[in-house]
Amino acid sequence: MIVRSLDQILGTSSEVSAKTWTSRRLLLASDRLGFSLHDTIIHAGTHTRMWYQNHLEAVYCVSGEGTVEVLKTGEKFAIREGTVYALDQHDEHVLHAETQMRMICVFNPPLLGGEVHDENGAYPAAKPAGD
Ligand code: 9YT
Repeated sequence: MIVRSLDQILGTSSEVSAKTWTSRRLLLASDRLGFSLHDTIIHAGTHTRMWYQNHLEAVYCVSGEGTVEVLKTGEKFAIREGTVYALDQHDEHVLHAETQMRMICVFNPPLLGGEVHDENGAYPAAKPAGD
């Protein structure tokens, strides 16, 4: 069994910051669970464009308020405490954070650890084991 607390992640290489967010990566590929689990802070007043072409992601909001916009359709969904959105179609999207938001994120396949978004808002594909 793996038991880990946020305190053990803060200030380590598993705490990854970008311009609009800080992702505390609690479980990663090296844990061999088939997914990664992150506790992510989205900064208030920011707009983050993302397009996870190599991953599926579920995002569960535990605090804060904002809107997720699906770029292909123009749909907008209010996101607040208790709401989950799942990018089952690798949807290109923008997260508009009205307040600071705390999100619990699950990625399949799991992140390796240090990933930040590329110019398309994606993370690179995980390399097959053995590479
Ligand atoms: C909500 C969202 O996707 N934010 C970007 C960071 C990402 N979820 C991560 O790496 O934790």
